[in-house]
Amino acid sequence: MTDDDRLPLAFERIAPDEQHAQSRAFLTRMRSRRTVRDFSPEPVPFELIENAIAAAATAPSGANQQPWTFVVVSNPEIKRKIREAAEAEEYESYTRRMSQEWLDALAHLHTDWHKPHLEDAPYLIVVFAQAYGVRDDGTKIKHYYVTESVGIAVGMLLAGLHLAGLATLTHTPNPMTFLAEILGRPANERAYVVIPVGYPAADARVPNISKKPLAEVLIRVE
Ligand code: IYR
Repeated sequence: MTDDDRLPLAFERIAPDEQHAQSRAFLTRMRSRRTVRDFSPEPVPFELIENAIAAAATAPSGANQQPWTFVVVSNPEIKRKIREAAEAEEYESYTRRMSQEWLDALAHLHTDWHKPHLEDAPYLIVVFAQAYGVRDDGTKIKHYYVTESVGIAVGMLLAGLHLAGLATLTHTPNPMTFLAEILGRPANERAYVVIPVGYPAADARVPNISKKPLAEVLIRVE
């Protein structure tokens, strides 16, 4: 056993009125989030990206191993390479690999293999999951709940970017192995998602979809 070096919790109680106000304000803001596929090339201050990633990196994780790496790409040449590789994979997927059932399930989103947003958006945040850690002597450290941990961090990242007034796309080309190659990531890292970030194009359009009613997703057991 390790020594008990725990610290007293610093927890700030907020006034009940303020709790309700904050909770409602967050809900209202989150309800306005849309996945965007048409980006403007307008630049975005890097600090907005940095703060959102710093907030995402506060996420809880298995054994606090923080098994994530956020690679922020703004270099046009690298974005072009990522687009070309993604479009080659997506072309294969849309024309050969995806089942008709899958294509039908996606049809209302109006996606296809063209991925201009990978070049148009000023930033691509490529999130990598660290399948295992590596000690200084090169030996491996087992990581726990990697997928769950990175998923929680990405959720917080999407929320933070939205609150900063930015648009995002949660893009998961399949397979994604080209990302580690292009970005020169180490053998323990697996690409998890690519998130183009920026402002929407003036003529951006989004699918006509809605979220399930709360009664369908929230079940109370009292
Ligand atoms: N990865 C492809 C296909 C795709 C799959 C799902 I599931 C989506 O919700 C959206 C798209 C693409 O990015 O087009």
